[in-house]
Amino acid sequence: PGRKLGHVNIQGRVDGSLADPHARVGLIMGSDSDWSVMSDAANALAEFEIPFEVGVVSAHRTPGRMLEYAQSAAGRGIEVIIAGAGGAAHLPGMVASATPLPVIGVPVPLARLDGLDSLLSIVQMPAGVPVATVSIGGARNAGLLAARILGVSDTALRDKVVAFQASMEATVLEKDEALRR
Ligand code: RP5
Repeated sequence: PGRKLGHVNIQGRVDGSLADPHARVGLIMGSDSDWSVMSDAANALAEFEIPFEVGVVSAHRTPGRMLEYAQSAAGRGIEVIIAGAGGAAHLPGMVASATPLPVIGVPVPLARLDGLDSLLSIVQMPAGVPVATVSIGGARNAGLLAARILGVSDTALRDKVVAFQASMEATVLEKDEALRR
């Protein structure tokens, strides 16, 4: 059963396993050092009970693995890829170049330049190769966006997205009331 939700309890390390036959989302990152940020995406996917696989795929250090992953993902049943990287963050764009699947890019902030380098590396894609880029460190939104994309053709999942939005709104209204108490 744990497998169905992906490897969310790996606590700071990823195991590189990227062949989950149940996975609908591929969650990849350039380095295990990205996990502290990218685990937010894993947690969001787990909240929506979306099966996903997770692992390290580096555009620069493991280019063959990156190409193999991107080219095989759709055929293995993956429907959305979330790719996070920092610095010269070429992973999301290169993966998008080699798959027909929607790719969500997460700019991971590093110690220098505060993630602006990551953001610009991911967001400035040439026409023809789209990457849906979330904010710097915005891995949770990447998971939520994947849920919305899958919800287009999965009504049960869309219902969960609607319920999530309603609960978010209720929380804000409660806080608003608490302000005046
Ligand atoms: C990028 O280089 C990775 O995505 C990571 O954000 C950054 C640093 O990687 P490590 O040197 O910590 O492995 O490719």
